[in-house]
Amino acid sequence: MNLFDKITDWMDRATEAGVRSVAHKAGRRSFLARAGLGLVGAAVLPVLPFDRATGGRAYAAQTTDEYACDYWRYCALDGNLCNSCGGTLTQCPPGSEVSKVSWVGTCHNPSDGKDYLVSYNDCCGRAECDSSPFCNANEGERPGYRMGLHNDINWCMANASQGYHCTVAALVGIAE
Ligand code: ABN
Repeated sequence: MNLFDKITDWMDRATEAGVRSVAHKAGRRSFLARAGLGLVGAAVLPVLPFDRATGGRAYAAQTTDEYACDYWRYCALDGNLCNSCGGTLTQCPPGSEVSKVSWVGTCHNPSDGKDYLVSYNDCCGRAECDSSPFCNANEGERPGYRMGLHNDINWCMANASQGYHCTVAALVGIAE
């Protein structure tokens, strides 16, 4: 028997021993019990209660106070509000410049029932604004490895001056 045959033979025996050990510990009954539990769980999950006050949306928005984090346009804004830092809802405070790249979210306006595309641009080139509430809403956001769908990012990265100051929220369209 050559070396290669010895190795494959050893692997066969190790695999067989492993499979036998699992089969010994996890019998058919325990498999059926677990599978049954999974099936019951899958059947029960859709009937669990959930909050319908926001039409099934995670974000409960208001339309009157644009200085509060739950203002409807901020549904996917992760940052400081520029209108509390000397700027406005759509304009960067003096001394800072708007980011060249942005993150676009889709927010529902409860006043007219429409969904809007909102561009969140960071304002760059000044120290972080600490006189504003820090908002962190994540409607439609996805994990960081999908960068285009992630909002926890310093969008000043493409600017000459990359220091993050605050974030503005400009409407760029209506979502169909
Ligand atoms: N887009 C706001 C932000 C800036 C720096 C770090 C995280 C998030």
